[in-house]
Amino acid sequence: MNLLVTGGAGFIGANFVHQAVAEHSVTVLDALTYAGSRESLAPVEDDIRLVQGDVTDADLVTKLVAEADAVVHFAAETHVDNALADPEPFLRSNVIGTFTILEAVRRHGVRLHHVSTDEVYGDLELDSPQRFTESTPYNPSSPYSSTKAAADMLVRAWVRSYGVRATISNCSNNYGPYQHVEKFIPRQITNILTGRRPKLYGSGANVRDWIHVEDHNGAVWRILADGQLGRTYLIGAAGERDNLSVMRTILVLMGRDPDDFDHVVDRAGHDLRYAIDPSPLCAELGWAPKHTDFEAGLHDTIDWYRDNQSWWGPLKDAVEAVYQERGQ
Ligand code: NAD
Ligand code: TDX
Repeated sequence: MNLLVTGGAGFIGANFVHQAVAEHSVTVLDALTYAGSRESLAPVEDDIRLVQGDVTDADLVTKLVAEADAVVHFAAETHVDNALADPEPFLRSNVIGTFTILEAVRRHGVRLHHVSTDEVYGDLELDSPQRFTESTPYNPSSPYSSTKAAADMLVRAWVRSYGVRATISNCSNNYGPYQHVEKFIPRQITNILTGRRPKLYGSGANVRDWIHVEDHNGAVWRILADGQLGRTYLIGAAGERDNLSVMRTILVLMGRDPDDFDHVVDRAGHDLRYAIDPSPLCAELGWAPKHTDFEAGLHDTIDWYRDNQSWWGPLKDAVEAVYQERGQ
């Protein structure tokens, strides 16, 4: 297949492209914002075409979509704290960007897979047995998640009104190599590696449902190959953990005292808990996660950051300066 991968120079997109080149011809469309990097695609740079451009550029998007058999749409602004500080780029990239992709796939009849997040469902009580399912009502809390929810709604409407051939996936929190150091797990690992103290928002009781990025991408492949058009699939790997225990696990795995971190200002509107019920994906598409040992996955991720300081080192000081201004 000729695959067009938007946001392929970001965390999940780059990991996806690393796998995709074995069997497909891949074009990456990426604006190379602060979150995207050519270095993330260095292992496959001779096997792909990298187009630096914006998903809101209708002429460019239409031209690239016309050449593709399928589009996998990862491109987005993704960091909740950045959205709280300045929502405008999230509206542009996530909403207008998805609209632009939809119009192009509509015009050329090209298959689309739209990558989204469990944050569109809002949050769950800490002590409830509930998990998100395909029929959980959308109830986004943050500027970020509201723009992802808007994008999902556009995809659903374009499927129904225009017969666009699309699927949607809503995945839980990813971890693994090539994740930007602004995000929770890489931030703590690289804080320790640079002699800073790790930073926990509030009490750390908030729960996230962690999945290894390879498992997320494995599910995207299954949906792209055999997913039912028009359907939404939830992706999760039974990885619920509160932030405090993830923090303490990172510290212990890195040979530190588990209490050697700072509590900092909590995130405004901080979602309490996310949890995914992935059973339709498992039952209908035969998907199962491979990275079922979270500590082992975290251990490998710590090793990756230790071995790849040249990838994240140049970003670290600027990211921490922004956090410091926000008291985080
Ligand atoms: P990321 O921030 O690491 O990468 C995003 C990429 O998109 C970057 O390479 C950036 O340059 C590119 N981009 C941003 N705006 C663009 C624009 N206007 N035009 C072209 N390219 C643009 O994000 P990620 O964590 O890899 O997330 C990828 C997708 O997966 C997003 O849609 C996100 O909502 C979704 N998602 C992420 C997670 C997670 O835990 N990280 C979980 C569920 C869903
Ligand atoms: O330094 C920190 N300390 C801290 O306690 C940071 C950066 C975060 N946190 C907390 C906030 C969250 O409860 O850790 C948790 C995870 O934070 P993030 O890594 O910012 O992820 P989250 O807000 O949960 O969103 C992520 O998962 C869903 C991605 O960034 C989204 O793009 C994805 O849609």
